[in-house]
Amino acid sequence: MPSFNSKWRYLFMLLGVQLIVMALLSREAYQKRVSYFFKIFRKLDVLSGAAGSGAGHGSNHTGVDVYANLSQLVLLPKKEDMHYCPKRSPLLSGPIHVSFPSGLTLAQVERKNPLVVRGGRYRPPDCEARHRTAVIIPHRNREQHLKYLLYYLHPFLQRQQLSYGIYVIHQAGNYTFNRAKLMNVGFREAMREEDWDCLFFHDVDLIPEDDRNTYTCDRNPKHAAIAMDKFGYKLPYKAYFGGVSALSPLHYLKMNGFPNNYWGWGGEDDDIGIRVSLAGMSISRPSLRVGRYKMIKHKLDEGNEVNPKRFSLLAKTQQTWKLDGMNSVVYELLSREYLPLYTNITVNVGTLDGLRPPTSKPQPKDSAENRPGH
Ligand code: UD2
Ligand code: MN
Repeated sequence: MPSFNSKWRYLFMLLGVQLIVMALLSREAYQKRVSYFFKIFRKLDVLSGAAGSGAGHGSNHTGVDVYANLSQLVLLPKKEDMHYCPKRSPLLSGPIHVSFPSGLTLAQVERKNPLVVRGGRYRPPDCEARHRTAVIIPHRNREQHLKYLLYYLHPFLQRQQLSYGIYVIHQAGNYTFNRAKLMNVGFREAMREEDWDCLFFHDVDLIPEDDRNTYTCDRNPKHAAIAMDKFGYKLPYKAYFGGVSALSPLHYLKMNGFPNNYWGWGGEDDDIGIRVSLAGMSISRPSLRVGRYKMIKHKLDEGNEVNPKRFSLLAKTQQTWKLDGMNSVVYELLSREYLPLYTNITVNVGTLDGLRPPTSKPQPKDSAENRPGH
């Protein structure tokens, strides 16, 4: 007959075993259900403007929420003698979950980025950034895409502990679009404001999917958008330089910037790629694993029809690159607005036949209020 004491011992052992079994069950068998519930909460969060992922076309449910960890930043005290940020940011986590929830507003993006100041500028609150990057976005009639890009880009750059500014270069009027010339405008207008050490030339519809794709410059011009969903996450051809590229001011001036004479869709990205090698540089790239982007689906825009002259222009790049580019760019600056999430530069780039008044003029904002903040 077991004693009273050993009965209790058995009872405790039984309870212990039960506890272990329950712990294992919740780890293994219930993991899926638990993560399913978390997903539901995340979805609700986005719609209330509080978190970063949700349902939408093209969602793939891998990767972390781009805003994960960033709330800690607000709590960190500002030190008197700040040290340089570490070489590798501790905030990086790799793949980012990208989807396009409907109903997102710019006010929500603003609320989620409390440390971004007027003009879309940011610097890490707890350390001295090692890099100063300006992002230049050519733009016209793509407000919806711009909203999503800002939603993802701000936290993405904050995760990398960069000091940064976002510039949207808006082509005024209805004349044919000129992506490369807008980049030249962006370069000049951004450098006029601050001593940026790297410029990212960024299509409005490309969302980076991995925060290890650092928005800093390399020794050579960098083509960052190497793996896009629209090309099956592969480089379409070796000389490809479209989408997102990064050049230091020195790189940019060495190749005389970008061409001004490509009107409409196509060719200018290949011209830029050729300029890199004509100026004695080579193209650097991140790995296919890291340089991943999702392109928001769209049709060819009105006013950006395929340029039939693109092949004949490309054949002459070797003769024209020193004559046409940063040293010959002519434009009319119409306004500079320091908005909460970006600096908006509206410009008249004219037409193939030279500078003409734009077909419609925007109203510049009140100038006293119109300064970047830090
Ligand atoms: C490809 C390249 C792009 C460029 C273009 C040819 C990719 C991912 N990108 O883009 O870098 O070389 O071919 O010109 O392969 N935009 C506006 N409003 C317009 C028209 C264009 O904002 O009305 C801007 C916007 O930033 C857009 C970019 O110009 O992302 C490129 O135009 P696109 O997206 O229509 O061309 P796409 O996707 O074929
Ligand atoms: Mn596109």
